[in-house]
Amino acid sequence: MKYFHSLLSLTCLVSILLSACDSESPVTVESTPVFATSEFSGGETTVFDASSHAFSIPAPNLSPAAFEKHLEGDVEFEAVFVTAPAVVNPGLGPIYNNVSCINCHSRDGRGRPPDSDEGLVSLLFRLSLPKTEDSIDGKPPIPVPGFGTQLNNRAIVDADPEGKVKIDYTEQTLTTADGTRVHLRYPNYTVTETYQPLPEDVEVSPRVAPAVFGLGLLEAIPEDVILAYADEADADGDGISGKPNYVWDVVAQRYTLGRFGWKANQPTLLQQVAAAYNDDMGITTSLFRTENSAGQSQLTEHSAMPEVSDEILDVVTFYVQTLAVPARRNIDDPQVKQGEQLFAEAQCASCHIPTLRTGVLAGVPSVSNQTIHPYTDLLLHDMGPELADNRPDFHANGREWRTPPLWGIGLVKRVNGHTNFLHDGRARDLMEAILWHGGEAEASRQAVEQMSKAERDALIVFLESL
Ligand code: HEC
Ligand code: HEC
Ligand SMILES: [Ca+2]
Ligand SMILES: [Ca+2]
Ligand SMILES: [Ca+2]
Repeated sequence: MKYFHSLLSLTCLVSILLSACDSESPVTVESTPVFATSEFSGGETTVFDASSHAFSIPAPNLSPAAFEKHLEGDVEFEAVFVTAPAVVNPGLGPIYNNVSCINCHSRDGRGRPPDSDEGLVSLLFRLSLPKTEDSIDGKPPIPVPGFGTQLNNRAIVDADPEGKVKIDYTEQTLTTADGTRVHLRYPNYTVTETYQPLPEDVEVSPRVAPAVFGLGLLEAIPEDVILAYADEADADGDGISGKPNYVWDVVAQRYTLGRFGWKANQPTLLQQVAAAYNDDMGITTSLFRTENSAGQSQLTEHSAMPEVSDEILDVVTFYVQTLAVPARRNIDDPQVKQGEQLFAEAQCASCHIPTLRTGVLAGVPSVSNQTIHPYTDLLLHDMGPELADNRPDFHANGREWRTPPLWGIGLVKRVNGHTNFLHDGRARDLMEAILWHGGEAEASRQAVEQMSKAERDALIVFLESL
């Protein structure tokens, strides 16, 4: 933060000098405001930190009171829950996936699939039954009797986990135009050791935990800005559609625009956080008062009271709304600039929108009215059969995923110690992630396959500068 402030004052000094010399030509004074330059990925919430803590820093523009609230949320984000009754953080389970938020969102960053004999840690599986003929598109997933909509692979002492998952990878080889061979691994999932039989036609969707910084900015993007990029019927004929998800908002009691999660199936961060407590940790809140295990045969007792208070829900929501976005690095490097050009030429920027402007997010002035560089449109895209989970989620069909933001992606290795990308972490580096793109991104992938090695290297170096 020190670095940030000194850089800022230097820039201010420069602009003061400039305006002093140029007082007779006001045109040059109206240069791009410093926070709007491409280095400041998160506008005024940007931090200049490329360390292993890069995703864990409070936005530097928080007021003292907001900073305190953020720190309270930080404590709760790290809180480890235990079986009730207990003095501190009771209410875990009876069935759950993990015991704290931070265990999945390690260092506020992203999770990964397990190594061969490691259990599931930060990868979870959503479940549902196929839609029946008369169930309409746009409805929530249909729960599996006895399992609900998520496989809870852990349980407290008196209960049984719902099951485990075995992951096998099949290697595929892809050869680019210049003869470079790239190995891709395609995952196969088998649900095993279930406490009761799973229906044969169950739909299973793997989801790795995404990073949680910069999310208040994404929540602050006005709906009409997002909808302006939607082109569901591909009216402009560029092969890219972009479709909004509309999902059930439990507070508003109506369908609203989905923004969060790999299929944009959560409308707000408040609801996303409450759903995480409920689905992932077995913790009830005022938004989701029913235990995720309610009605299941191996469990009889359920707590009636919300296990986490509205105050805690509020500070944790504020915490994920106000984590800073790390600044870009090496933006003037010629190879980075070449990669940025190739990113545009390959149509990557049609979905990964580089620059957006936020509106006002009530109660969070630090993320309001910011120019940001998230590299997402928050819309759903058909990504082809190989990435498909074949499990619809509200308006998202089985081949559609929300464009994930790319800001900070070059720091994942330093923060999380791995380079596993995509919704299930199958990609082992950025190039593999790109080469899995299909469907609406088919032309983009082909463009990358046609690139020379030097061009592909430049594209990667650009992504690493984000
Ligand atoms: C078992 C692992 C796990 C735990 C525990 C967990 N999460 Fe998550 N989190 C995920 C996964 C997986 C997703 C993506 C879900 C999806 O796409 O449907 C996610 C998504 C999110 C998102 C949306 C991110 C985005 O970019 O859209 C937020 C915010 C979030 N979690 C916050 C929390 C908070 C707060 C807690 C603790 C109350 C928590 N999570 C606990 C795995 C976990
Ligand atoms: C049609 C829209 C679209 C286009 C075009 C597109 N992407 Fe993506 N991109 C996505 C979606 C959707 C995902 C998530 C897919 C998944 O997880 O299964 C994604 C994922 C990624 C990821 C992994 C992100 C993460 O968090 O794991 C990278 C890196 C990426 N894209 C880079 C690119 C590059 C580089 C190009 C151009 C060559 C490109 N994308 C073109 C939509 C697009
Ligand atoms: Ca509980
Ligand atoms: Ca379940
Ligand atoms: Ca289009």
